[in-house]
Amino acid sequence: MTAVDDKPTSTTSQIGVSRKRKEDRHLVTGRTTWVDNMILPGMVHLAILRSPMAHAKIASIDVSGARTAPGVLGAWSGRDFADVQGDLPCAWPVTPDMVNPGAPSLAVDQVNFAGDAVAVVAARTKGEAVDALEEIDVDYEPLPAVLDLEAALADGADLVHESAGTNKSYSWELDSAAAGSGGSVEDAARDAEVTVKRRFIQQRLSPGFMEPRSVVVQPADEAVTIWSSTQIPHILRTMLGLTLGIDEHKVRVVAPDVGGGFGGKITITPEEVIATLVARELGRPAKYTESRSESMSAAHHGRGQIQDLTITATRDGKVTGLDVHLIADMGAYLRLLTPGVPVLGAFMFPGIYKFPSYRFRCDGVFTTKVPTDAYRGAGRPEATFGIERIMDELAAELDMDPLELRRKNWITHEEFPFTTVAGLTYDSGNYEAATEKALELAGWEELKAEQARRRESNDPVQLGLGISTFTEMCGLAPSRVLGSLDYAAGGWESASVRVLPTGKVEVVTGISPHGQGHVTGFSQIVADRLGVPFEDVEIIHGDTQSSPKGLDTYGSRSLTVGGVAVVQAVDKVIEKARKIAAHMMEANEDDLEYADGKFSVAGAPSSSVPFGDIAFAVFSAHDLPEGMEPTLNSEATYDPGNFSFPHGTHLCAVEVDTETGHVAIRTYACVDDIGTPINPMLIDGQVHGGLAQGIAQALYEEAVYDDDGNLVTGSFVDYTLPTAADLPTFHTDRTVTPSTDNPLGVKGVGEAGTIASTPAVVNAVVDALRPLGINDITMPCTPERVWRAIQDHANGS
Ligand code: MCN
Repeated sequence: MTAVDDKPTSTTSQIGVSRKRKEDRHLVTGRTTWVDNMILPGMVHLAILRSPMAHAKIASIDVSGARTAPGVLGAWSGRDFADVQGDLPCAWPVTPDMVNPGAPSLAVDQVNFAGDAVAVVAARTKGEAVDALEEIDVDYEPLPAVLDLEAALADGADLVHESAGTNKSYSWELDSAAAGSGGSVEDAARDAEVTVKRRFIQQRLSPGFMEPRSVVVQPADEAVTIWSSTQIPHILRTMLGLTLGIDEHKVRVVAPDVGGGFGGKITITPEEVIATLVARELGRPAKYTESRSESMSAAHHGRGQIQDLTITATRDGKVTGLDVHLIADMGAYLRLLTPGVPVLGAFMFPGIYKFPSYRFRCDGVFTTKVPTDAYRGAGRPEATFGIERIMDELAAELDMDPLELRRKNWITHEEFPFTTVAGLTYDSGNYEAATEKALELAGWEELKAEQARRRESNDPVQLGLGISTFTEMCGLAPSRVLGSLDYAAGGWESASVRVLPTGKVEVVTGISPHGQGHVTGFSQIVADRLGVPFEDVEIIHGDTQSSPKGLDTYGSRSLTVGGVAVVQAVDKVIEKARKIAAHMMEANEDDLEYADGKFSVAGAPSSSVPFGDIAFAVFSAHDLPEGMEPTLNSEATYDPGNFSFPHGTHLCAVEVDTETGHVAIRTYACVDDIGTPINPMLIDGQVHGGLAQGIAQALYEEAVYDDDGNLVTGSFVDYTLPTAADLPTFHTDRTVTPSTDNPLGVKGVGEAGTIASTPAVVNAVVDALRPLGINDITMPCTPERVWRAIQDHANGS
């Protein structure tokens, strides 16, 4: 862990310094503004009746009993709002013929997953609203649950949406031969000296944010103000307005402190729509906060894929082709990014390797489960898992060290920029350097020696060693890519800088944090560039009124896109200030240097004008250059030229007790390369949290449905979210290969730990068991699954 280097008065060298998080004082002293803490005059509380069945027709629904219950001000079924609620938006229709049966916020005629909202009650208190739900009569006519992805695609399968005539939402394909980015996988398969095929399962995961989703809506005439625990206030404003037919300029969205999102709050939720409908209907503020079990069953899940991979290679270990087929679980409806998440993975399956040919095919399939959508990494963890697992399987087939196989095939430092077989151009990277550093950090040679000793002595506790040499595409992203998708927003980000008369600086950003520490990192960037004290910078975000233009936070984009917009806006301020300084000093502006917060004439540093004096000169405005507008404020909108490609090497050693199946992580070491580090402490925090979630997928977490489509893991009692006590000490370090695509040289880090770690852990578990003849364990690798695999192999089954 990086030492905190907090110099309260330092005005220089803010980049690469672990400043303490500005935002923590109010977070740790109970002065947080969670949405659920809000109380507005006349506010009603909402409770939502949810379907107890996975799939059923609503034969009848009667909310009249609830309407007369104590404290109740109103109750509505989906039928009451059928004409006004619209369908929740899907912003990424991946193919022109994608099947999207529509997603009402309150079910009208049919429920399609256990947890689907069917009615809402508004009452004076939350308790009264919840009690009144008991008075609603619903007559359900059960339909068969559709749970198995392959069965859902079979002829004659029961259909989730009868009117769609199919459970398949879309088929999407990327073929390097057709795209001109490589050869054909069929040719590679025909000529292959070695072929390895594997099926991997990406289980469904609950995003596990600590603050449940919560929304307060205040109506005023035709306008509404919405406070929501959301990652995307700006997108919510536009999409909610479109969904409900409210003019965009009449919608204000505020994301106050948001207690984690991890992708789980990057969608337009039914609850936000329902609360808006009720608030407008009653003409009073309305609040809805979900319970933890609603959060598990009705907030979208992540992952949920069957991955079939075929890799071909020469006998000496050169990869020749990768063929990927996914069946991706959409759940019951398409939410904002549902169909796009697996498609995003298409670009990452080739990983850091030079594949001559590649094909990716994906079928998106409806099931009677809660919809899937983004969860930390969204598409990239799944792809990285696939490629990093099958590289190990290929190494085993070739009887080659997994690292040697990777070295033979990865893009070398000299080969950047490199255009991959999936069509992406990686700007920079140094896989060799990160790997060398990680091997040392982990003590890999000693671990290998210990593994050999344990194998030799038939130790019941075996040591397994797992590698993941990953890259990912983040920093979403160039508008020419994102904006070209029907309906979708671009990938730009905005910033504006307001210089106050006393030289203090307000920076308005369009990104919207939910735990990442942006206020601190962005303050460092501004302080460094402008040479003003870190404390003199205020970062304003998360309110469409005070930060009107933005595309919010996801895809590890905040620094590489939002941070660069801030740099551009600051540079505009400096250029204008230069003109004023030249006027004040009666010097030529080309002769002026700007450093440490002051302008001076090159070669004569003793005569200088500090930034604060210029700010005041603009305020008094009596002696500015002729015709100059008296403001130092500036605005910038940055649209990146490319994605950001952080990379790293993650190494994991696990002890597997072959008698009990218990897996314990012995060592976890990783070296990430995220270009220029801004705040090492924030980065370590991101990596640690990311690792926890990636390890959780490997060993602990799974959203499980029973045969009737009921969610079995509906609380943190049943869903094993690991705590710090379940996780090892992480050994983290960095190499620095600056991005060549932005002036800060930065790459994103918010998802890296999650993307990289899952295959490192599972590779380690499988490595421990490979001498027993086991070459895969389905995630999560629970003691029971590991133990059963050992027993099955011992019994020859
Ligand atoms: N940073 C840095 N130097 C770099 C890169 C990043 O100092 N070279 C810092 C940034 O200043 C920022 C943090 O690291 O404070 C993460 O930056 P970035 O990689 O730009 O990622 P985002 O801020 O866009 O965060 C999004 C990402 C995603 S997609 C998920 S999901 C996620 C995550 O961040 N959800 C989180 N991290 C989370 N952290 C918390 N606490 N809670 C969540 O819900």
